[in-house]
Amino acid sequence: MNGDPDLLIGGEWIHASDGGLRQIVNPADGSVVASVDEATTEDARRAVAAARATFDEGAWAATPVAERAALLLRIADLLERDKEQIAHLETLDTGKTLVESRIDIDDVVSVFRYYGGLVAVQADRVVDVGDPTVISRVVREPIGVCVLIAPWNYPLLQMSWKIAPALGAGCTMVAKPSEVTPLSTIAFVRLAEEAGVPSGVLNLVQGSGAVLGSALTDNSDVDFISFTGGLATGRIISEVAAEHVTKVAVELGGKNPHIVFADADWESSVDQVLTGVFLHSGQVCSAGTRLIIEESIADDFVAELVRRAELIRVGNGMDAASETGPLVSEQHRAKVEAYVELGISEGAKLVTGGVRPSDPALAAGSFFLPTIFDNCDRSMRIVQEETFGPILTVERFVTEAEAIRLGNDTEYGLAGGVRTTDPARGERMVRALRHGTIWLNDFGYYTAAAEWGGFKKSGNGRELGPTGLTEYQEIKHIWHNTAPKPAEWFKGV
Ligand code: TXE
Repeated sequence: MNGDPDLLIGGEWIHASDGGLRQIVNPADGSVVASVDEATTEDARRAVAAARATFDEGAWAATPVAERAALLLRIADLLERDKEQIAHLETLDTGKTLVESRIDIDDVVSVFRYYGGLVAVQADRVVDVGDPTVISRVVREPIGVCVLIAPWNYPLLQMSWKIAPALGAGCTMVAKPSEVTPLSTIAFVRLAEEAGVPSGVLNLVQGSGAVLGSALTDNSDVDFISFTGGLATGRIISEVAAEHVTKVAVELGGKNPHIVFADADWESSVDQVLTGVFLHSGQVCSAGTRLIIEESIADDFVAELVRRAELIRVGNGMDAASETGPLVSEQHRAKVEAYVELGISEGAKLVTGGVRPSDPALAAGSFFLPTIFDNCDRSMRIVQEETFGPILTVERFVTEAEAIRLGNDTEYGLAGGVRTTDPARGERMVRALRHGTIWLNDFGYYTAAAEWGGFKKSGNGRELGPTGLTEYQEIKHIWHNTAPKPAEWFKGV
């Protein structure tokens, strides 16, 4: 970063082999905040080869789990030490408010602490095969070389969900942050090295996914790919990996319903519908972008949402007064603006936002105002496609069955929310909705100890929780006969 080498390959920090650099832009004002090394395809291949050689050499996989656990906890300690510095990088890079970035780093710390604790207690299973001379054990071993590809909306947070269990399991890896937001990951990898991650275990490349993708994923040296990003890229990676029968876990976003019944608590519902969709300007895979609301309260509820959406303070994330920052880039804002045009042309009723803020102080950044479309229906693309911006669509229902049908009527299945004060209905709803996380009378929260991931086209595999660790492990059955004797099947010999 800014002259220091940014690629870590086989324990050596190097510049890109062709000297290429990428300028990193602050989306709040368009300024260049850093230039970082842009890896070549050859660099990416070398990084995978280094991870392969380190894994095959075997020392890391053979390191006692207590030592690996201690390493994860040391990383957590150093993250706490450097929290402010990394949070600042995250805000400069993504535009999110500093408050959000600090929460992200706290969450990253929790993830390392959680997996530090979990790997230390994960036990093998002993199976009774009915023969006292046989010891049958089911053990977990590291899956091998992992390629970890993260997006730009929660750069270090998403990466930590991958690196922490991969390290804990004893894997070696190549991490590739989004080319739009690599700064926090570069800082993190330096910190992990300081914590004592052995040479060659954690390799880092950054650059365009389209350029580096095939070196990282169309590669038989790779045993597991964990990817978080868009559906189109997830499809490409899954197809390429299938050629090598490489295991893949993908998290591909969502089009998440937030269902509000007329008996729901009014104040928390209005507040959380707003937060659920407009936090981080809607650039959240689990954002509650589809409000599905009971007809009898819909007009009043939407009017109150509009009133409050117009009070949201959009601004530079470094400014303590800002409640939400810009979109991550000019290109991404153009995509969101195209969705607004589409919504209007599809006949949805734009009731607030839909434009850039008028404040001249924000003109150089990629800001966009919180936007609400009323009178939406299931045929519209703005209701079905992930806009990944501050856009809420409103659909109405009369019966519970209709609410369920609408809530499930999406090709995605990442997350959803239900708001009702009727416990029996709440329970029926949380079971009927086909999404990986369901919030009942809450929205957006998660914990490192519970699984995260999607049904349907939101992906496959799980991150966090115990399953988030087993993704990085192979399961081996060891059958040990302590008193060997002939099988005596072929009696004629
Ligand atoms: O994502 P990409 P983009 C959604 C959101 C957004 C859309 C596109 O709707 O508008 O995806 O965003 C790397 N082989 N989400 O284009 O391209 C890339 O370098 C290997 C939802 O930014 O999927 C980056 O590191 N890797 C999402 C990562 O993939 C490739 C978060 C994600 O980028 C690659 C972000 C290739 N061929 C966007 N092409 C969520 N699930 O939260 C790109 N990459």
